Amino acid sequence: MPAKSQSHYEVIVIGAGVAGIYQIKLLSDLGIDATVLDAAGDLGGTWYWNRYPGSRFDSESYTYGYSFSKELLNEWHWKERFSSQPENRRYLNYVADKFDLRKYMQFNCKVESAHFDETNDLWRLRINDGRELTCHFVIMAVGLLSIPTPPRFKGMDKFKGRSFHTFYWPHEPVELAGKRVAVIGTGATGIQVIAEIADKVGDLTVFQRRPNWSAPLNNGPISNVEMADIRARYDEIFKTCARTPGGFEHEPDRRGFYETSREERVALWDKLYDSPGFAIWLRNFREIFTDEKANAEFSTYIADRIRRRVKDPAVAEKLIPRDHGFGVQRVPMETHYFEAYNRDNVHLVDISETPIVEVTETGLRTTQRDYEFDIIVYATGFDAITGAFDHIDIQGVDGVKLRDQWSEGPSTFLGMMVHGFPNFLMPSGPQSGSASTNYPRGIETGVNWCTNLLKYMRKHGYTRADATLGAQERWAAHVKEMYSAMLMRKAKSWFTGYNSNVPGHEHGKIRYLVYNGGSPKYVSKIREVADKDYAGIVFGRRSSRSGKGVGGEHFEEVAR
Ligand code: NA7
Repeated sequence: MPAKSQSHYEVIVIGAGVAGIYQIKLLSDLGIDATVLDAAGDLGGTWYWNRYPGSRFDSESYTYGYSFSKELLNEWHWKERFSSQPENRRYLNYVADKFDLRKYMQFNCKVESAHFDETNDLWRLRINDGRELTCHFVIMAVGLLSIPTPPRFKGMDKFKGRSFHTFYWPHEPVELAGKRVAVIGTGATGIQVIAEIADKVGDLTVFQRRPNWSAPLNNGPISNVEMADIRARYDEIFKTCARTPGGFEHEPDRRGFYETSREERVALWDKLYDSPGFAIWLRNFREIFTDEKANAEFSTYIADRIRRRVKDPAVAEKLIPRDHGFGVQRVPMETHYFEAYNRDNVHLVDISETPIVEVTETGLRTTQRDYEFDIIVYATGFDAITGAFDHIDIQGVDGVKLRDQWSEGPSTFLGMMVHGFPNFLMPSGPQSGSASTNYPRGIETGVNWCTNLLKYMRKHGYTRADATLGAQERWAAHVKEMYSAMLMRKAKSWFTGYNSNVPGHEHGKIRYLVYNGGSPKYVSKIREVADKDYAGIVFGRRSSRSGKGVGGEHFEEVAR
């Protein structure tokens, strides 16, 4: 742990999750004086927090791990194709310890504000423990889904049992045996937790507002022999991830949907339904994402698979989405999820028909009746992608607040910089490639790019970098254009900035949060900027007018 007496750093990284860990590794390699701050009690980000039963990757484990170190790749044995939260946390701790990164990290440090001090060309950060830290660069490694959003039901504080959002699932084991449990929400998280606890609780009632399309994860163990094979193929695996739109091993089927016969299509879908992970989504025909008719035909296929798995036809129909097609929202992957509803102790309440009115001392009241519970689990999602930025009072040049600037939706340069917020870098920011890819593949790209920018600035003696407004507007327009062909633009999901629990985000007014052009296109775009001497960025240099160091500096823009 760095000395808490140190108050100035060259770089402060906010967030000690997957992105922050890799970022501090690169900064420490370069000998840059940096620290990582995290509000949590330990490192791991998403994998520190989300301890709910069933929490695991939907990415193949060996494509989720870092690719930067051959030694690390050779040492780590992924035990399951889709690894679970405790193992993922162990992995991130292993990485931090192996590269001795913990010494740069400060925990239980919530950043409350970050203000750019233009006179001194510095960022001033206020921490919840009362300290003020300064730095020349802030790197936001704050995660995409790190601000949980519980619902806003009346009476939530009255409940006498235990209740928690899945993000805050307790660290100590929760006794589930014999308990009456409610789960609210059927997104990726709800689907994981419901399937996992159905046979462990006394009674489980699922409160579903809108069903999600979901398909089998097809998880399994990875033996020593398989792991040896994966190790031998790592170069090839990462090469494949780099050329696919989503940064996975899954490559889309290049045959045209309409050039194949119905039999050929069904043969592919039968195969994909039994294949691991996102294959069903990402190895599918590309038209599934863009063409209503193709999407509808495939959605009907999946609906039939659901009907075949759920015994009660009325329940099956309730589990089939009607307001959106398969894959236009993030597809939750499941393990025996639909079979959970065949159990006598599992009940489905459709709260689109009978909404929750309030939380009572003993449970929940819908418009139809009262329910009694020992535990209420809120699997109600996150203030995605921009939430973690909005939660910090970030002010750039002239005291402009980032949350005001982004009130109608974010506008960024490459998803990594914001005009008027100099030296403020976001390796996995809104509109970057990370949000729509296999996350670590995206963050390695983003972190490498940000680090190369710092190296470039060092080489040229630049001390300040700011994106131009024009470059930012062009990027935001490109991001918007990338949504235009996608059916997902019409869906009410976190990809489009919808969240019913966040004031202002509940009406489904689209916010362009993710980059939909695919990973290869994103990488080529950001590489082009770097190759052109960071076209779109204005650099500046501090010149010492009245002495050296903090407080005595003057800023000059560099003509290029
Ligand atoms: P999601 O995917 O945003 O799902 C949240 C779920 O909670 C979804 O079913 C919502 O229904 C439901 N929800 C949210 N608020 C309410 C209220 N107030 N009342 C009833 N139901 C509600 O979040 P997840 O945590 O499952 O997944 C997030 C990402 O984490 C996931 O995509 C992966 O990348 C990992 P709705 O659909 O809005 O009607």
